[in-house]
Amino acid sequence: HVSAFPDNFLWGAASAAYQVEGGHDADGKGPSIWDIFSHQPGTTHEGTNGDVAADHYHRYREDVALMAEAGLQSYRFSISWPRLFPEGRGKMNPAGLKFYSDLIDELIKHGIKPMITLYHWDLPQALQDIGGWESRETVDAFEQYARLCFEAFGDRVELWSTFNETLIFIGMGYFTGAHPPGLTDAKRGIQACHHVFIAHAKAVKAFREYKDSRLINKKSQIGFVNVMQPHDPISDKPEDIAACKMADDLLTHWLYDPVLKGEYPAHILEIAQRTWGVPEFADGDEALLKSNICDFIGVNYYKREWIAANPDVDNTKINTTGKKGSGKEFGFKGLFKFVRTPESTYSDWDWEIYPQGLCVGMQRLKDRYGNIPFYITENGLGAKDPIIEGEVLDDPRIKYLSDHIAAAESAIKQGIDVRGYYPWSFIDLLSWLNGYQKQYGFVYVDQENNLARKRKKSFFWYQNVINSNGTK
Ligand code: BGP
Repeated sequence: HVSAFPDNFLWGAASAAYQVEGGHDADGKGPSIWDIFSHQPGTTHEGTNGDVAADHYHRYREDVALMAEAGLQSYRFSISWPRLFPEGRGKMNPAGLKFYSDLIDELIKHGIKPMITLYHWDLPQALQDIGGWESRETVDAFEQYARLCFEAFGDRVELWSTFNETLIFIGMGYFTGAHPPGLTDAKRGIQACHHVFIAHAKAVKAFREYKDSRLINKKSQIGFVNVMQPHDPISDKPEDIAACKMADDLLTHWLYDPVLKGEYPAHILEIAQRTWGVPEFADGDEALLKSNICDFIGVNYYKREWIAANPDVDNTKINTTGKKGSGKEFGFKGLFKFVRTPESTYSDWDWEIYPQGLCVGMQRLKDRYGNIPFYITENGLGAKDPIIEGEVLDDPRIKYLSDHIAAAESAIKQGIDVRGYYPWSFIDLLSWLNGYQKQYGFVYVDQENNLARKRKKSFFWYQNVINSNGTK
């Protein structure tokens, strides 16, 4: 068929520093909260951590060559803040800066556009020690870090995003306790989250100053990456519909409105008052949010959630085993819960597979925020891939991704401004809580054989997709 994807559509793939790089203490890098947290007993799946990960830090040239072979047009990766500032602020580590500078050059040499995420969860531990995101000092340190990145890479990098998925790092860090700093204190989480929005706004402001002074390329854009998790009520009972609306407000609008509308709308603050707490504003916060709306939104789409009223369940533990059906219902008592239905299809981690959700989710966001540019910054299937006679035959991944690409194409036909697609992930890497058993890549990393890279079946499939601009 004729492709609905525009000619300048970007076919990419995504990763994050802690999950792919390894080299956790190489060349002067400081520890991040994940370096510390993952070494505490009982925090991750079988004690796995990112000390070595896929060792991309040392093998990035080989990895970029593979990206080029696949035909990748863009690569989304994050910068490890404690590689640049081992203490989070103050003294900069030139070796860290050089690593990213070399990586960027290598990508550009192969015709691959870098898309940088400034914060994909690996906060310098030194900043956590002074209060992490609960402290305004972390906001200032983030601005210093962001400025360094703009100054060092702004001439070569056009696509930037500040943060990845507030829902997850704040939700898991402060509400469920599964991520660092491991707290279960909603009020503190809400304040930390507010500081993230302020840090984002300050970075956007700095970015635009640099653009005006031509230090950053005029075509450059800066965005924010969020989880896109459409919610649907499990029945048409009024209580399920109300719970679904609550989930939308608490898990979606709370996290999108400040960056796309530049405010928390009154009804969110009213709900905040009744539930998790209202963030404290400092002088100037309101104006900062209002005047620094970002250029695009990155959406990470994996699943939809069916929502039901929840008078009883208080469980925030998720399936981290990959044993289908072992996950319990997730819910905040009195607010909402996530339920599974026999009519839906699920991955081995109990994530619903619902391709149309990609289109539906963006349409709902468009209805609320207008026709903003979208990048699909993550999408993928986590699985224990079968190896048959030495070949990684990941057919379920191919099916998952091609169905989602079809949904992205329908979105474009519907008039949604989708500019790029970045499957998670290019090579197999660490899953935060699921270790190395939950694989997402086009390239297999052999843990038993010196981390040797091997192209999976999906690698060749994606090569064709890119070659045909999404028609194959
Ligand atoms: C997103 C994160 C990624 C990645 C992905 C897959 O939330 O941005 O970093 O990990 O989810 O999740 P998981 O590894 O839990 O399967």
